[in-house]
Amino acid sequence: MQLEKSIIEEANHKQYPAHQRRFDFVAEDISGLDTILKKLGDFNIAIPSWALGTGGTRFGRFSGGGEPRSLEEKIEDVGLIHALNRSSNSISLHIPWDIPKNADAIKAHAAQLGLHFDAVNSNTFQDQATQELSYKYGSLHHVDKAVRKQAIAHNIEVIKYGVELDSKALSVWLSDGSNFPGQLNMRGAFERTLESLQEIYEALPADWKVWVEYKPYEPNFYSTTIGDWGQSYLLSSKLGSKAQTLVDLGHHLGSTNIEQIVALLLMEGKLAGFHFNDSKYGDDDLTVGSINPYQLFLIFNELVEGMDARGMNHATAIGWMIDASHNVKDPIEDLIQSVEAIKIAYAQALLVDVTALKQAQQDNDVVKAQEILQHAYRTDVRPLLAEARLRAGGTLDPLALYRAQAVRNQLINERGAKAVSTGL
Ligand code: AOS
Ligand code: ZN
Ligand code: ZN
Ligand code: ZN
Repeated sequence: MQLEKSIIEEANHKQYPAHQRRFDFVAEDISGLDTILKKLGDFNIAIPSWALGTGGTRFGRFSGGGEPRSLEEKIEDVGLIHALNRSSNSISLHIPWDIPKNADAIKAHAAQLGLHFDAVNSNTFQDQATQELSYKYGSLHHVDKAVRKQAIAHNIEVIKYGVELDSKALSVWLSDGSNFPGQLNMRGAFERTLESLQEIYEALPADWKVWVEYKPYEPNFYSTTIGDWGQSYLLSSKLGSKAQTLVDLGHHLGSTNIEQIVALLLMEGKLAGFHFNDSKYGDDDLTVGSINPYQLFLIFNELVEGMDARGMNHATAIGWMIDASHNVKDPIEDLIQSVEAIKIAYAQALLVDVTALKQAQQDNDVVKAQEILQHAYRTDVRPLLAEARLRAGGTLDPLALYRAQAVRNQLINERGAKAVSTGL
């Protein structure tokens, strides 16, 4: 299904007077308003193909129905989100869950909805029916060269699919690790991972990047071979300029200062981008901004300051992607909320008075520095986002319109109450 333009326009028309009141109230105090609105309009966040179905845990999965049954339908779901918020203009595919059998047709279908393809993701954390050797004891770090070769070949195949779709990055997340002390020689595992990644790196086209994701634990519970940003940074440094470190917000132990990690990776030109989500305990993959929106703002504060210092284009210089799982919510509603939360944090960071903050830091005026940050954080920027959406042809209130149009019911009618998507 697709949302007619007239439906969006009609909803905007009804909501406009209230929007205008709210917008004027906040806009009055903002300097450089048009630049901020332009930046917000340019800022898009990629949607992962695996997040369009209901997620689950090892204990169960409760589908809400009407999930996309094919890659085409996943693209349609992202198209719906993008039609509503004009902020989700790309999709990140996962191989082998989303093999693009006819890349030209898939690309044309996406382009028709204003979408393109973000990073492609490889999968060596599961065994597929067609595969010869098992990844039970790891993939790129495996002690058996034959298993490593199979995993390397898979990654190179993923690059090939990505090239056909005009993607520009391969995203690698490894579950490789050990469950018990003594199981693995840690140095050996790291060296074999590096060697395997080097072979994959060699297969990257000139204008491609490889993004190396880290994660402290799960599914392995004693060691993970790429367990933290230092290990990922070491790999990406040894690999070369096309390799960078990917930060998934859920992949940190409790109370880690993620904004500091981000600031330093950015400084070194090694920040690939993000997998956005939120968490309370571990890799919870909750809706972005649902648990700790202040941390998200502080991350964006480092990003905006650091990117401006390096003359980087906010919208395109690094990869912006959601990586979440939806156990109890409608995935589309959850993704709409997540995109909104990311853009709220971005908008708040754009409001920070950088000159005043630098002065306060120079003066060691701790109180002033905190006031400057929290003034930006406590500004209700939602009317700015709505205005930017309106100017881009989206809807003032994406969630409200999605519900008013009973989109999920339409999808259930079209696809069935039991339609289940591939994913986590
Ligand atoms: C796993 O925990 C990671 O966050 C991955 O980035 C991702 O969820 C997975 O690669 C999906 O394919
Ligand atoms: Zn991730
Ligand atoms: Zn994760
Ligand atoms: Zn996660």
